[in-house]
Formats: sequence, structure tokens, C-alpha cells
Amino acid sequence: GLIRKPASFNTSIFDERGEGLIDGGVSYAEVTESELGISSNLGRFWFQKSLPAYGDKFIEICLQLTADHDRDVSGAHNTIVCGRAGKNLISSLTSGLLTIGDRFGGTLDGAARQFSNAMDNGWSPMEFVNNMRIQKKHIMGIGHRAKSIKNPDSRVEILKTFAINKLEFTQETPLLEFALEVEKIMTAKNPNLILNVDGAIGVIFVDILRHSKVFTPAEAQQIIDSGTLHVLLIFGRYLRYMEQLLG
Ligand code: Q5B
Repeated sequence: GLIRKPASFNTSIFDERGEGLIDGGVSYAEVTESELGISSNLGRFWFQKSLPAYGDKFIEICLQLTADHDRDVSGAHNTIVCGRAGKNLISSLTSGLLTIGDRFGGTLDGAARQFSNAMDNGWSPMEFVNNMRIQKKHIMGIGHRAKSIKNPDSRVEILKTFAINKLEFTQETPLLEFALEVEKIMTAKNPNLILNVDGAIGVIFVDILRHSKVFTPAEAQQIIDSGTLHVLLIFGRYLRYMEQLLG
């Protein structure tokens, strides 16, 4: 019988059959000659289609904002301790990235999935909150240790302002609106249960995927289900931890 799988594998990332690499339908010659910035290329690498200009701008803002957090959080702390212990750059970097999880910076995809499932099921924000309570599950993308409605997270305010100013006249943002209703219900109980930076990025990006007319509904759902959205935060953190090691 067959005991070894074939050594070759197919990837949809690059097309190498012609003269040069083609990525997401665009050749490297076009990429390097165009005026488009790095976020436009990253968007195409990660999501395999060119996003509209406001989608590229959203990726750029996410990278800038997620690179910005203080030195006391677990990822930054681990990176610094590991670097001070004399470990090399890769070990120090990964020790920080490995702390990303449900309680720290790792819920962007969970928020995208939970909120979009709730809306797809036709639940009201209150029904969603009640269903999660019955299941004894935390709502991903809600809650922050230090930030609250009395001490708002400026990163989240920037993301919301971007969505309201840049997307409002271009496309719909129903999931952000749904999430803000959920935030109202949660913060009425505890002022810290705000829509956090993970949650804001997750729901706004779902709105871009579903309503920018770039992706089919199946493509948008595949991205939401695959856990790819996480990259919008991990890459920002990667840049931040590099700075902590080199700076
Ligand atoms: N409660 C974030 O917890 C935190 C609830 C909830 C329903 C919720 C918590 C949480 C969901 C996961 C999430 C990303 C662990 C966080 C981030 C990015 C960051 C960080 C930085 C960055 C905070 C107190 C009471 C309890 C809980 C209830 C809490 N959250 N109920 N749904 N989501 N969120 N993670 O303060 O009745 O007293 O038992 O797990 O979104 O990481 O700034 O660096 O930049 O990286 O320790 O911004 O919210 O509070 O867990 O003691 O809960 O609230 O059930 O109720 P805390 P807890 P009760 S953003």
C-alpha cells in the first residue's frame, strides 16, 4: 500500500509557472514599480486579493496601533527577560509571541467568529450576551484590565473613528454596530467590559471582508474561519518586540 505521501505540495500563495513570481494575481515587477505601500502588499499576501485603498489603510493603522503597547504586558515582558538572559533574537522574539492567547491579544479571530456567528444566527445583541452567559463563555474581544468607558483605549477610539469616517460612505459596517451595542450592554454591568482592541479590529475587518465587494461570501467566511485575521495583531507585536530587542 501507499506508505509515503508525495513529496510535492500545491500552494495557492504564489504562481511560479511564468517568468517571475505572481502573488494574488500581481507580478513582483508590478509590485516593486507601483506606488502602493507595504500594507497593500501585505493585504494581498494574507488575503489573496487586492483590498480597496481604505482596506490597505486599515491594515496600516492596525499595524501601527498593535505595535503600540506598554512594556508591562506579558509579551513585551517575556521578550525583554529572554533578551536580558542572553538568548538570541529568534528565541527572545518567540518567547514574547508565545504569550499571545485568550487573555492577551489573541482574540481577534475569536471575536470575528463569535460576533459574526451571532449576527448570522439572527440574534440581537442582548440574545448574544445571554447565550454566552448561559454557555458560561467569555465574549472574545470584550474586556480590558486597565481600560474602561471612563478611561477609553485611544487605539479603539482611532479604529472606530476610522470606520465611521472612512467606511460609512463607502460600505456598511453592521458588525461594528452590533459589537458597539454589545459593549453598551456589557459596560452597563462593569465599565471595564469595553470592546477592546482585538474586538474592534476583528469586527471591522469582518465588515471589510463582507461588504467591500472584493470577496465572495464563501471567501470571506473562509478567512474568518481560518484564523488568518490574527496576523493583523501578531505582525504589529512582532515589530514591537523587535524594537524592544534592538532599541
Ligand atoms: N468578564 C481581557 O480580564 C480580560 C468578560 C467577562 C463576559 C467577557 C477578560 C477576557 C475576553 C478575551 C479578550 C483580549 C482577560 C484582551 C488584549 C490586547 C491588549 C492588552 C494590552 C493589547 C480581562 C472580571 C469579571 C468576571 C468575568 C467578567 C470579563 N471579561 N464576561 N465576557 N469577555 N476577555 N482578550 O480584568 O461576575 O466577577 O465573575 O478574558 O478579549 O489583550 O493592553 O496590552 O494591546 O495587547 O482580569 O489591549 O475581559 O477580569 O477575568 O477577572 O473578569 O468580568 O466573568 O465576572 P480581567 P476577569 P464575575 S485585550
